[in-house]
Amino acid sequence: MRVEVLGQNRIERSAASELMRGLRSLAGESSPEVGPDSIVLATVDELGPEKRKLIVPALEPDEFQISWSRDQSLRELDIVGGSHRGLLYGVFALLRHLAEGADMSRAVLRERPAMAIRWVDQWDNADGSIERGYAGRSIFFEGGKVREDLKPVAEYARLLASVGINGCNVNNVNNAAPFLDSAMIRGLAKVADAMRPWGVRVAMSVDVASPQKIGGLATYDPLDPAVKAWWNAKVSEIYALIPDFAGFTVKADSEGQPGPASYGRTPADAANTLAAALAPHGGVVLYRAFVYNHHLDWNDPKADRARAAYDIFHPLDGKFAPNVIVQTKEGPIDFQVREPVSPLFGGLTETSQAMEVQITQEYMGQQRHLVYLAPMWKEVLDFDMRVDGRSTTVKEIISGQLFHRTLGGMVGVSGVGRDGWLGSPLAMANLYAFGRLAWDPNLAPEEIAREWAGQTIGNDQEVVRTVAKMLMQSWPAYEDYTGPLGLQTLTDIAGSHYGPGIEGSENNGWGQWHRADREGVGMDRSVATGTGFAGQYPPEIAKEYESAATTPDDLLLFFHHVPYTYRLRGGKTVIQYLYDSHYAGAAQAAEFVHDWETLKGRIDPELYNNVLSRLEYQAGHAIVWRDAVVQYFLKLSGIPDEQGRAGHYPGRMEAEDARLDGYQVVDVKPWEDASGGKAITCASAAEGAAQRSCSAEWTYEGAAGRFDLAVQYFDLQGGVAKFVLTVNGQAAGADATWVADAMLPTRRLHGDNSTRHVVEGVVLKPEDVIRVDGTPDGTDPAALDYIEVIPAGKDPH
Ligand code: GCW
Repeated sequence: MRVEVLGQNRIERSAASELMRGLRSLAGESSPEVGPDSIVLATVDELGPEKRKLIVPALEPDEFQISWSRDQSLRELDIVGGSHRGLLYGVFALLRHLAEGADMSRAVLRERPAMAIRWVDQWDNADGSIERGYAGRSIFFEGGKVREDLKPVAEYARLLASVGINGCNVNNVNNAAPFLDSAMIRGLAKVADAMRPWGVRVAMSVDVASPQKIGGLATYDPLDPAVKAWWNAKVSEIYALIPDFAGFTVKADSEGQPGPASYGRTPADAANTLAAALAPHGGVVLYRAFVYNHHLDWNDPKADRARAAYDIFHPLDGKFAPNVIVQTKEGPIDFQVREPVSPLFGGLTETSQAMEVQITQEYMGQQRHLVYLAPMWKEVLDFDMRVDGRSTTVKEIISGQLFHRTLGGMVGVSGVGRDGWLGSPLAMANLYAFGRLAWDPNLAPEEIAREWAGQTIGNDQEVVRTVAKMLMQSWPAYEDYTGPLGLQTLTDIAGSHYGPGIEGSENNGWGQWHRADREGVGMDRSVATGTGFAGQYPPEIAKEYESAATTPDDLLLFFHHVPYTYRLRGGKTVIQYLYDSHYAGAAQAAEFVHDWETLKGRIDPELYNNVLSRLEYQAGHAIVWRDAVVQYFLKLSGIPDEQGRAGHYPGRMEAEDARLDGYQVVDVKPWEDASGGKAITCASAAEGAAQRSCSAEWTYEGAAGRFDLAVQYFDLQGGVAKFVLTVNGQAAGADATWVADAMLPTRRLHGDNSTRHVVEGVVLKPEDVIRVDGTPDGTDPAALDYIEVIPAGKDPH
């Protein structure tokens, strides 16, 4: 079979080589029985007028058509794109269909993307670190410069193109000023060269104070003529080196970033100055609506961060230049496990809009937890805002279709790095799903999960079924054991955003409050008695959220402060739901381990083991989450768990109750992150005393039998502590010795780094002495929380 390319453009060459590479790797698997003699790749313009008429009348730029030649004798398959990029997408679509075993022998396929903007944003810093990245260092930058080795950048672009992503904003929205330096722009030109063959255009984040910070002007007032002239010159400098430069992303007047407010100007003033500079070259401005005051007064019951985007941007509707797109996070707060849809989507009808989602799992388990985000994004995309009382789904709004905007789309904050793109193999389903949904928001998340699993993990039906099922259950499980009922992710919001920290979001200016007190929980955002946020939605939705009785259970506490005994629409009390969901979520996390174990021998062994250890870790950490949230609300509400679980842990023996040699009892902060609020640390670490170990001993008093023995310990950064578990002086099992070398966040003991080691099949009888010896190292004090004796096989591990 021949692959014929009609043009000589670099993107066409990528398409041809990708096609041959794909067909070669599919050969022997599911390549079509009745394969073509030749496949012709062309843009509409490259086809002669005759053929053009025969094949296809007109295609939009990123659109493609795949069809068999009308001439039956030829057996020729034509992949025609409205542009070079379009034909590249056609090639990837063909390969995807073939990989899925589709019969292409007669098919005609024609597709175009729903949205013009399908971008990923990187939050990479010039020094090579990545804000909220969980996969190692930047593929773009190191030491203040663009890296020499840009091969990973080209590979990234190929990955992005395979799911239709057409833009990549390469640098962090914070710390952006150095990127407009001339040397950096020359570096970015190389990045653009590496991505161009895959149709991915480069964009960059800019600091609106750049005219002052790096341009030496006395002001950055967006309406000052000298400032405008500076931007015009800067943009010309960029386009001279990067003719297809995509545009700027802006974070201003937000979380300490400078902005137009310093001069009494509006976001529209700032956006339009940049837009005017970019317009002659075809560039766009993505102006982020993530503008809010992070010094809010917690004691003010009317203060509400959720209101900020709408309050600031709604009055500016219609005032933005045509090449400005307002980029709004999916929810009004900040990528929490569940939020209502941002009301701003319904509040801008004369402005192009993009929805920003996060692929990197900042508040979602940071790639250590399996959380497939497509179902969450899909709920937002399908949400009907009821603007003017008619069907107005978010997907139709952001695609521009509904309010007749030519621009608009989806932006995914991706955070890929040098450690296997996203660090965790299964997290790649999120990058894949992001691209697929931006291309076609009508796709079903489960279908996308199956597609991805089949192409990535293995195309055995059992593998596809199991992986897709796990993916689909993962977000609900995570919501259950972190923050259900619209509480948001109950994490330490001023720190790592990872482990449990229920009060961490209260009593500070950041506004991610849930206002839990002795009587009740939730934030009143109603118009009648609360902050009025509910009133930012179009009337039908506003009415639904205004009253607790009509607010969906899963958002209840986002909109209302209710007593713990309040009955949900589902029938349970709020407090009982909190207990139940945390137990159910942790049990589901344990189930993922068992699900995955059924794939043993069916998939690549390295991948199998890698994911298995992640899922085991997650199952353990879900217990940390469960116990923290449950004991916190048990104490605060004083209401017992109907099922008797909260506060009762059969088989658990606290470290602080053990006979200690060298170990000291310490309070853990926040208290709920440790069982009983306390842990033990081996003090010799802090004192730097040489190599001494500490020990904790318990006398077993339960029934005789075979058990799994779980040791809950804290694995701190800055040292590799060692542990040994013995029973009556003998090693408790084959893996009775282990080291604390995981890279978990932070250097102090709390829920971020509380983790467990399980020794299976330990035989115990009454009066046996169970002992843990811990040897600290560096700043890791070999801290222990508890041990737990679990009937064999009942532990997630
Ligand atoms: O979610 C928060 C993050 C910040 C981020 C900010 C934003 C880039 O914690 O790290 O800064 O949002 O979106 O601007």
